[in-house]
This record gives sequence, C-alpha cells and structure tokens, in this order.
Amino acid sequence: MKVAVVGATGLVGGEILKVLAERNFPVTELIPVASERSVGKQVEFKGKQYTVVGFDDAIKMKPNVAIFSAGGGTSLNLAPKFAEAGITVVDNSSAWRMDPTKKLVVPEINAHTLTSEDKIIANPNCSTIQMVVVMNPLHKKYKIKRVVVSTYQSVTGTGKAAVDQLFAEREGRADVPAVYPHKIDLNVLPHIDVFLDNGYTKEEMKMVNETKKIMMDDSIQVTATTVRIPTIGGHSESVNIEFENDFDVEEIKSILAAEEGVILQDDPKNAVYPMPINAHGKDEVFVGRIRRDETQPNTVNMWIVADNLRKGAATNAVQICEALAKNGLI
Ligand code: 2RA
Repeated sequence: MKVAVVGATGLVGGEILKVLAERNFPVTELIPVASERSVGKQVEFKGKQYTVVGFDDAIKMKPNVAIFSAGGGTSLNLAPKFAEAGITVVDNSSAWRMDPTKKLVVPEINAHTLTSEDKIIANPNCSTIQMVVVMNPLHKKYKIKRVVVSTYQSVTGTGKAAVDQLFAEREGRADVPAVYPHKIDLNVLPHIDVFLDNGYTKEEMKMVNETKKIMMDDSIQVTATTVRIPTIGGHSESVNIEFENDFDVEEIKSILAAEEGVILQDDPKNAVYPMPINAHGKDEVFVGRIRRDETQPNTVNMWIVADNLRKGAATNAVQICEALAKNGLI
C-alpha cells in the first residue's frame, strides 16, 4: 500500500508516521508530503529517512491513500485534486466534516458505512472522538437524550507553536511568539478556536454537530464548554449524560470495560482515574469517575481522557485506513 502523509512535518503528521509503524499498516511506499517550505526535509519512518515532497509530486506518485493533516485551507484546496486522481483522502481537518456528501468516521461506530464512492473521508475533531467512543455503546443500551460536556484540552491540539509557547513561559523565555491571546502556563483559557455569533466557540459547536452526525442521531442534544489547559498529554472531559432509560452504574462500567478501544480506570478510593499524563502516547480512550447524577433521573457523570494526537487524530485516521484496506476500498 502506497501511503502519503500530507503535513508530515507537523505534530499530528509525526504521530501518524508513528502509528502507521506501530500498528504495522502494510506500507510498501511512504510518501511524506508538505508545503514548499518543508520540501526536501527528512522525516523518519521505521528507522529510515524519507525526503518530503510537494503536493504535485505526491499526486503524480499515485498513493492508494493520502492522510491529510495540513489544515482546513490545504484540505479544501488539495483533497479534491487527490480524489480526482483516484487517491482516497482521509482528512484530519474540519474542512469536510459537516459536508453532507462526506462521511465523518469513528471506526468503532460507523466504518461499516464506507463504500468505494467515498474518496474524501473526514476524521472528526479530537474532543468529539473520545466522547462518542464512550457514549456510543451507552446510547445503544439506554438512548441518550442530552449531554453536558466541559473539556480540559491539551496545548498539543493547537500544534507545535502552542507547545513552544507553554514551555517558553514556563522557562521564563520571551523569545517565542504567543499563539494564544493570553498566557497559557499557570492559566486556563475558556476559548478554543474562534467565537461564533451564538456565543459558543467553533470547537464547542463541533462537539454538538459532529456527535449527531457520527452517531447518526439528530435527537442527541449536546451543550459544550471547551477549555484549554497547560498540559500536553491529552484532552480530558467532564461529561454529564441524561438517558431516556434508567441504568445501573455497575452495568455501565461493565459495558465500557468490554468496549473495544476503551479502558475503564475507575477506582477512586485508590486514586485510580484517567489522567492525561497516563493517556499520553496511548491509542485507547480512558474513562472513570462514573457516578450517578443525584440531581436528575437517568443521568450519569463521567470523566473521559484520551491522547488527542492519537485516538483524537492519528490513530483514528489510521484505523479508517485499516477499515478501508480490510474492505478492499483502497
Ligand atoms: C484543539 N480540537 O484541541 C482542536 C484540535 N483539532 O484545539
């Protein structure tokens, strides 16, 4: 399988290379791709160095699949060009996610809907992915009515420049340009992506809209507050879920413990619960602090953590490629 990684020099691009190698995706030829200023740079894959090529050269090399992580503008412009050349695109940006002609895929939930017609496939937003992976089996069992989520998101979600800002502030250096409107170290910003006219941020509305699309149920009500915190290991979420039907907390725990890609870490008396420091570099979604909301019927609280660069981006994208390969679609 010839695999192009578009945006190979970025944070997510680097993680995609690692995940392709770790999961032993059958790569016969790796094509690292990036914009003009990175062409000629070297990236490492399975212990070998590869030279980054430009977009036109990548199309000419006819990969079976191109995993894009190069921003919305690049995807809008270039994904159709790759697709027209017969290359299946798995796109990590927000460019195609809500396009009704494109699938928005979390493999555990809706990979079965993919067909040979799908030439541009959207990878959801990181904070949405980890939430729906946990909610989907519970929705099947108890039917979700409403979700209230607050996130605690890693600076890696913004990219390398944000990680640099955090460490520069921590080390007292002023030589790094700030990407956030405020200091991030020793601070919390209730502000991810741009503010919209309804007072929510784009990140918050992604959680609302993408959840309905992935779970194929417009009746699920989601309200979100998304927050940036000075951590790098992953995104954390406090999630309050109201179901149509009542549940047993122990049954919820056993459903989640049995769910592929989910790890239950729920022993609060021994200080066992998910944390980004432990999720860092892992492909799974971690869930804990599962307890009944005592103020309202049929409602549960939980805490969900995942490495946003892994299941929230690279791992999910590679799993989409695995589903495509398994079904002979690439
Ligand atoms: C963030 N959701 O964490 C974004 C990354 N796609 O900012």
